Amino acid sequence: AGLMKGKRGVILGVANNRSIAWGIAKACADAGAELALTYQGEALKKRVEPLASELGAHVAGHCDVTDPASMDAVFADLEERWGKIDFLVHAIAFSDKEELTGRFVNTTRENFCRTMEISVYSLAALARRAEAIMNDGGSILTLTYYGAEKVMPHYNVMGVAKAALEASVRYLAVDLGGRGIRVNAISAGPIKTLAASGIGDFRYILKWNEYNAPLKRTVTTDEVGASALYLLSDLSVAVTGEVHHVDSGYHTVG
Ligand code: 0WD
Repeated sequence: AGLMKGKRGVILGVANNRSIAWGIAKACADAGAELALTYQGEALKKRVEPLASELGAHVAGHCDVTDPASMDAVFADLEERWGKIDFLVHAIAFSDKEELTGRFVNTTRENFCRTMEISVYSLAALARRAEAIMNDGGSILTLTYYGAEKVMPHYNVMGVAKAALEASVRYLAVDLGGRGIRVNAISAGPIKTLAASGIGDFRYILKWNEYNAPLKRTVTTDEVGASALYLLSDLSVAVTGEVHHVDSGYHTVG
């Protein structure tokens, strides 16, 4: 407790109480951070508002990363409210689930571009806006998956997107490093969330991890939240451009 005291940050990607972003939000709030959450569209607003009030978090409004005006509005709100922020969590990804099954070779141009825009470009778009109000340095964290490094069945276009996301972490780390802003990723083991339910044979992937990961188990959103605290707090003050695996060790054997 107290690790995040005096720190203020925004977390994007809470869809419900199973979201990885929610595990991170709870951990940050427990450690004393002041939080703002965003929601994507009216349907999620009803989900996010009660969750935000559970943590005493501010709701910074609707944010769809394909709509630059909605991102501008969120950052204007944060600047007006707090003057500056200390951290940002990007827990957003999207792909048409029709393409998270079958063969990557059949990926469509339209879904490829949409997947890249929402899951990759958005990190740079948000980092640019965050940089403008991270006056005393800061920490930016995104979520990635092992499918960026190795071919995972059905992950397809999302694996290609995560590879680009991990490269983005490194380029952004250099761009923002001079201002004391760190940019890192957590590569989380598979967790049954809304987004994961779109991936073909996801239960098989969970079982496979359970049997093969060194710790012989999968991971929880609370455990990802605990590790996120390290990357968001000053404990990791000299860490940037890093992809940190929180996957029961699966990447060492997979
Ligand atoms: O196994 C897993 N669940 C893993 C997820 C393993 C490793 C990494 N990840 C990543 C995901 O790829 C994603 O980047 O973690 C991040 C968070 O995903 P999640 O917690 O698994 O999924 P979910 O609870 O569905 O949250 C993702 C949210 C969206 O939810 P839905 O399911 O409604 O698409 O991303 C948000 C949205 O709230 N999102 C957007 N936010 C703003 N603008 C947009 C958008 N255009 N599209 C999706």
